[in-house]
Amino acid sequence: MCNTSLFRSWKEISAYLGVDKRTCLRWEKKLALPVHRIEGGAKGSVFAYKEELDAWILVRSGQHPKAVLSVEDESGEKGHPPTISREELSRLIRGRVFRQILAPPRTRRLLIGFHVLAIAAIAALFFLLRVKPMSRSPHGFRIEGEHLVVLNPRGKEIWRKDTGFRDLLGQDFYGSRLQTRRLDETERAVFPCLAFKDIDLDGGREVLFAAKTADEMSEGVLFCYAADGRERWRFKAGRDLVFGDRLFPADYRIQGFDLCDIDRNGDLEILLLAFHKPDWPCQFVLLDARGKILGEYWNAGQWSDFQVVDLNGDGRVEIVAAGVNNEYRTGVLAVFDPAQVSGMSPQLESGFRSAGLSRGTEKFYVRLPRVPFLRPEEPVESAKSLFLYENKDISVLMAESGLFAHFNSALVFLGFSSSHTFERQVNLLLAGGKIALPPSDFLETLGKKVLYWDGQARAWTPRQAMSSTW
Ligand SMILES: [Ca+2]
Ligand SMILES: [Ca+2]
Ligand SMILES: [Ca+2]
Repeated sequence: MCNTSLFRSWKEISAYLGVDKRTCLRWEKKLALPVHRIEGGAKGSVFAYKEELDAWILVRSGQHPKAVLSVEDESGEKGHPPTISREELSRLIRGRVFRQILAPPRTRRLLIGFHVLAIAAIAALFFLLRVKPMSRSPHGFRIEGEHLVVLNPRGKEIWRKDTGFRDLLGQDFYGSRLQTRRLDETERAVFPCLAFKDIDLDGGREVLFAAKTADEMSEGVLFCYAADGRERWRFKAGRDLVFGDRLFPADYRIQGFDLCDIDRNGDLEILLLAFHKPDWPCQFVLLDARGKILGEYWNAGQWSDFQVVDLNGDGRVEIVAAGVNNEYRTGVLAVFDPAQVSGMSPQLESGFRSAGLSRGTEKFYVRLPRVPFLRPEEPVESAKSLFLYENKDISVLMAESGLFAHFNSALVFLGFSSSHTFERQVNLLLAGGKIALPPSDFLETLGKKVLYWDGQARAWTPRQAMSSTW
């Protein structure tokens, strides 16, 4: 036996292997570590041959199978493996392969567990990255108390905002003011206070949100959130203005907004209505996708409705708006070039004019007459909503009388038409003896009272008498 050396105790064996005694005992039991017991010796007396330990190490590491096989071939004496240098053995002992193979079962399980976890993590990451554009896209909403909760297309919450409004209106309100303009059951136009659209074409849907509360306080801000919930910008409606000698502080309520590619370059502009509490003036604002003001116009009354249409077929849209003017207490209809939205409505009385605002740049501003026998105690008429037809004709539904006023696309008045609402009111007044039978040409006579603001003459005239249609 050449170069045979002997280890005479667990202490020497464990020192040679570089592990503690307990590990050596476990290896002896489970991995057949070649340790010899001394019969008749003190309890626990052991010894081991260095060459046997080296061979065992090689077998367990799988590094030198031939060397182990040659033990029987060359010497014919089992248990006498060939020797290897200490340096080579140290390299094996320190080597990763050896450590992995000789690793105790618990460590091996941990390593396998780690690999399984790593593979699972990579798979999960791949899955998340693959579905991210879908699952993180704002699509729906819930109102929970004062929180706006934004949902993905599968109805899962992706983020939420604490609006800070304890009186925030609920699910039904925002559900009826979502995404696009519509008419309610009374045919009054209602505008969105919440919309999910990619307004700036960056691939992510913005969330536009106007906070509306039951107590109607602090309703003057439109928020624009990015798809991930970060606030992009906010627009505060109104500003301090003096009409006549009366100060109207910047305390405004947003009625709603609509989204439209006004300049036809792909991204969406925002058209927003807000009015001073409790009634006038009304601010009509055009914002770009970054929240920058492109134009604003002040009506000494309110706007009830607006729509965007290319009235004259020149490829550029116009904005048609309808509402009421508080000085005249009549319904009004106006047309704007979106590239020139500024100034304020035409007023005669100084109490309805603001020194801080220039003359309005509207293309048309039309006064609609009142029906004299309706609401004589509080004479007022306002335009409620707009109807646009394929041939670009425009109809305005009047709020109090229920009459329809019709115009062509060049804003020439075509006539009034009656409605069930109007006829019901007239029949009630007739039955109560409050009015005599209206003349058969009543609507025609009323039509002659439709007046246009003439920018040059600064006076109200029939359209035929206008000196300018600017
Ligand atoms: Ca976007
Ligand atoms: Ca645009
Ligand atoms: Ca046009």
